[in-house]
Amino acid sequence: MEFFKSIPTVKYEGKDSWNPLAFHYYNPNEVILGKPMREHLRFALSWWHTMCAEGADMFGRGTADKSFNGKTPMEIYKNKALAAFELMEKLSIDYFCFHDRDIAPEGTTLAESNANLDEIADFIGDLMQKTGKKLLWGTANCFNHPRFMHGAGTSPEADVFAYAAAQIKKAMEITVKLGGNGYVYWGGREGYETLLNTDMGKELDNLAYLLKLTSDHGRLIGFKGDFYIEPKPKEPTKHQYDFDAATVVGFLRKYGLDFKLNIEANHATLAGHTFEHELRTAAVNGAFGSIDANQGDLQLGWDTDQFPTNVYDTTLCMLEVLRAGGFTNGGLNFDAKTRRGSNTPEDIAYAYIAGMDAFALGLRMAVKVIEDGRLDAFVKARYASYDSGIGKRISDRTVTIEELEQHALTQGEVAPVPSGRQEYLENLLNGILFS
Ligand code: XLS
Ligand code: NI
Ligand code: NI
Repeated sequence: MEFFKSIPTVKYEGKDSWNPLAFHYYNPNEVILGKPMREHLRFALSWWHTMCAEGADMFGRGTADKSFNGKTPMEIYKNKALAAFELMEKLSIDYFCFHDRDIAPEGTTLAESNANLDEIADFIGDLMQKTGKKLLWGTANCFNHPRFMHGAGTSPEADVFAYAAAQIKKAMEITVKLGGNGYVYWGGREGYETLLNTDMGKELDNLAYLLKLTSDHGRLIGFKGDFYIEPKPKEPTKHQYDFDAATVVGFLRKYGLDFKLNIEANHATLAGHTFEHELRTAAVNGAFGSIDANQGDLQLGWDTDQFPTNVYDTTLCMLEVLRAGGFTNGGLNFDAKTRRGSNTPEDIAYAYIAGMDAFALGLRMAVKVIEDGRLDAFVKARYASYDSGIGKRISDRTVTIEELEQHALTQGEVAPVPSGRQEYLENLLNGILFS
């Protein structure tokens, strides 16, 4: 059965073609800096947005039907899987990501939900075998059901904690069975609305314990990939505990958890940061892992999860990815959905093509910046005072506080400090990108 009849197999036609159902910059097997583009970018389809979300918002019901002609719940979810693989095939997407509740219907009991999951996971496993598509990461949806209204690991109710642990255990097992490269923990409702009813210390301790228990279980059953926390500052709760990369790094250190980060563009902007700031923060803390590729709308204060098309952002992102040494277990998951008004199957194809081309172009541009070398050379030169004299002694960590004091006392006023040349560099960047 073909689900997306109006979508052909999308091919690379180059930048001079204006076929909207072709790639103009994404040429999967083209080798750049010694690696095919598909391995640099490791694109993933997000099951929830693509196969499930029907465009409902606070003011209206869905505008798209994602039942894929299924009549029973299980048939609907099997058809979603068939449709997902058809789409990945047609769009040259090598990976996918899911929440447990995206791939199989929730039953009336946990045991029933687990049985549904097992059946569909086997079904998906067969499709993976046939097509060579891979699981970038799995996760558990511990935020949708009313039982999670005060959080999962941070719920004041111990029964909810137990339920979440059981649910994550199962999601972990499915992820491992399907050869997942990663397992993501996004905080869901792990946060709070008001301190008037909240024991923050207890909630954080419990959250860390939930992560420890479930990730230890993952290792025990043979998971070799990376565990990620996905930072987000707010929405759904006012104060999400995983506010941003720096907050999460502090949390991981406090509780001794060996996790990496899954950085989402729109979450970075909600936290008041740039995407590249969050990526760099992860990298300098040894926690660069994976990316949820999307973009927000700076005029709106919520997680709009739009497909990324801003090439400036994708360029600066890919520059960070290349500088961090590229992805190992991570990749670019399109945690993005078409707008409510873009409700046809073709819109899904246009959206993925736009996002994939924007990142392919970003990769090409980032390579240009690196090969040009002037930006890197500028930054290196800016810190040259640490290469000799007192600076070298600081770099070597051999200097004493007395020597530094003596140096400051005897040198007189510091020589005019060089300009940071921001505008010059911004113009240089444009010159490199558009030359
Ligand atoms: C929500 C998050 C979510 C995670 C996976 O804002 O981005 O989609 O990526 O649970
Ligand atoms: Ni996300
Ligand atoms: Ni998000």
